[in-house]
Formats: sequence, structure tokens, C-alpha cells
Amino acid sequence: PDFAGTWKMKSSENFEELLSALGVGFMLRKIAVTAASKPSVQITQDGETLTIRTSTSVRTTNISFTVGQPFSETTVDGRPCTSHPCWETESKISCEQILQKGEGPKTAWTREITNDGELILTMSAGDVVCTRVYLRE
Ligand code: R13
Repeated sequence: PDFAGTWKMKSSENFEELLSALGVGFMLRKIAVTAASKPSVQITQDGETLTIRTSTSVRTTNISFTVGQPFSETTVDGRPCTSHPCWETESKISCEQILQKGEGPKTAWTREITNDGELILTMSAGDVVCTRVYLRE
């Protein structure tokens, strides 16, 4: 499917719980939650290669990867990891993350384009799943 576009967030569930599960303390969590309520996501795509720029007022991340090939990124709490993106369905990429050092809950994300053209992002840490729905701008 086509992930390309400029996306705005429609809804978010469990983002703060996700940061809690990762051990992020109260103050930084509140700052992160506030900033992450108005993100801007820009995706470009060339076949199975995606570039995703996620910007907020306090943190901007840029990832570029090809589905099927491991790449380096950081977990949502900022720890370097190696990520393994694969197709879970024809329209859903599932990505497991392995921390480069240290320990922590198992983290992963998925990104899926629905039939009505929405982008659904999930991020998980252990049993906690955060779901964020994006619409094309
Ligand atoms: C700040 C420092 C503390 C840590 C943190 C974590 C996440 C975020 C900010 C911070 C933000 C994340 C936004 C994620 C989005 C995801 C998406 C705990 C390292 C800088 C406060 C803002 C927008 O929807 O793809």
C-alpha cells in the first residue's frame, strides 16, 4: 500500500501508559505526552523503502528502512535499538525492536494502512499497547 503523505493525528490511546511501562518518570512523561498530542508525520515511500519523519516541538525522529531489512533506530524512550520490519499482512508492517544495550520490556511497533486510508500506528512495551490513528492532511 501507499504510506506516503503528510499525516495528522486523529486519536491516541495509552501513550502515557506506554512511557510509564518504559520507566519514564512523571515530569518527562508529561512533557512528552503534551508534545506528542500535536505531532506531524511525513512519510515518503519508494517501493518497500519508507522514510518516516515524526516531529513534535520537543523531539523529532527520522527513520528510513526497507521492509525485510534490519535498521537502527531508538525506542520511544530514546534507547538505541535494532529494528526488524516485516510485512504482517499486505498492508501492515510489524517491527520488533532489540535493545543495543541493557534491558527493558520488549518493544515493537506496527504501521498499517486501513481500507479507508487511515494510518494506524501501534507501539508496545511488554503488555502495554499504544494505538494512534492518523489521517492524511
Ligand atoms: C522528551 C524527553 C524524554 C523522553 C521523551 C520521549 C518521547 C517524546 C519526548 C521525550 C515524544 C515522543 C513522540 C512520539 C510520537 C510518536 C508517533 C522520555 C525521551 C523529549 C520529553 C514527544 C509523536 O506518533 O509516531
